[in-house]
Amino acid sequence: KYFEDKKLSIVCAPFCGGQGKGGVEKGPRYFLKNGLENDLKDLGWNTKVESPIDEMEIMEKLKVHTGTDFYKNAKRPNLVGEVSKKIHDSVKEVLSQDRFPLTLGGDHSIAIGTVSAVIEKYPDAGLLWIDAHADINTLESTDSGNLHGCPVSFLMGLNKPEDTPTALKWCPGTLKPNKIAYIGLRDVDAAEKKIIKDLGIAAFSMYHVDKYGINNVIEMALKAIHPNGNGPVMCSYDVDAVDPLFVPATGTPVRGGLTLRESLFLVERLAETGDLVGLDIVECNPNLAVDDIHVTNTISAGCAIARCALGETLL
Ligand code: 5AB
Ligand code: MN
Ligand code: MN
Ligand code: MN
Repeated sequence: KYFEDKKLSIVCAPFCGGQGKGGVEKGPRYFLKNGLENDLKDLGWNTKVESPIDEMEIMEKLKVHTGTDFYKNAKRPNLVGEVSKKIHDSVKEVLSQDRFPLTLGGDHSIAIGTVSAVIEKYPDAGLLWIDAHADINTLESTDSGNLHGCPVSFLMGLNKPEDTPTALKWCPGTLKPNKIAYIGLRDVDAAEKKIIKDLGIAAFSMYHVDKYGINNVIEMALKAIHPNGNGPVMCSYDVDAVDPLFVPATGTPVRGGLTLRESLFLVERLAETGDLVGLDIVECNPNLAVDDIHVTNTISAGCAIARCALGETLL
């Protein structure tokens, strides 16, 4: 079992350059304002907060990069590369101190940094990608050009070297197809479906959640990444996996998602395994709420995901 001495670092990743909607960079601030650090202390964790990227500086750079920083169709690859490398270095440092990395986004492009750092520390780690979307577009396949839809392709090394922007070349891209499983999918691009099929990646959509129930789905997903029953698990949790009824303030909401209980059960079960070695919570965007209750619902759901993953139980 990992992190038995219960030390943890919250890594703040206030970045919005992997997509086009301002506000997602406010995620870490809102989570912390909601009392997340104290809640984790109450669960027995020794906590620290890391801020590897300077939000003001990045927002300034964003103005310059928007409209100038392109690689083919992809938007702001150099900025995404720079920021995700800083996140990677911070998560790596956190892990080297035997602290659990809880990274708060920001958009999902930051997972290029978090997941690659976790894999460097735990080469046999399996990745659970909880999301309405597969985020496995390559620079060739992306229609939107938004890099928050592409992190998995970089983590898996699916972009040819000559197709990889310089600033993203640091990413080792060593994640193997049998070491990732998806849960919650319901809006997957045609090109992404082909990649998932061709590589034989374990993917559990909302259809599978309905058919088998969330409990069976999580067991099947864990079995897919660790056929022998256990081993380190990294979880990258996009809050848009949860139905927008519960999590409305997110950039790319898709109806027909996980219920609030399903979304929490998932991480309660992961906590129970004792195998969790890293967690991202991404894509909360307070700017997209139409009223205050939307902000509260979204942020409190995100905080609950973090608490449940880190040991909070109902009884
Ligand atoms: B998210 C889409 N596949 O590539 C694309 O929120 C959506 O991190 C990506 O899951 C959604 O732009 C990215 C259409
Ligand atoms: Mn590295
Ligand atoms: Mn998503
Ligand atoms: Mn995502």
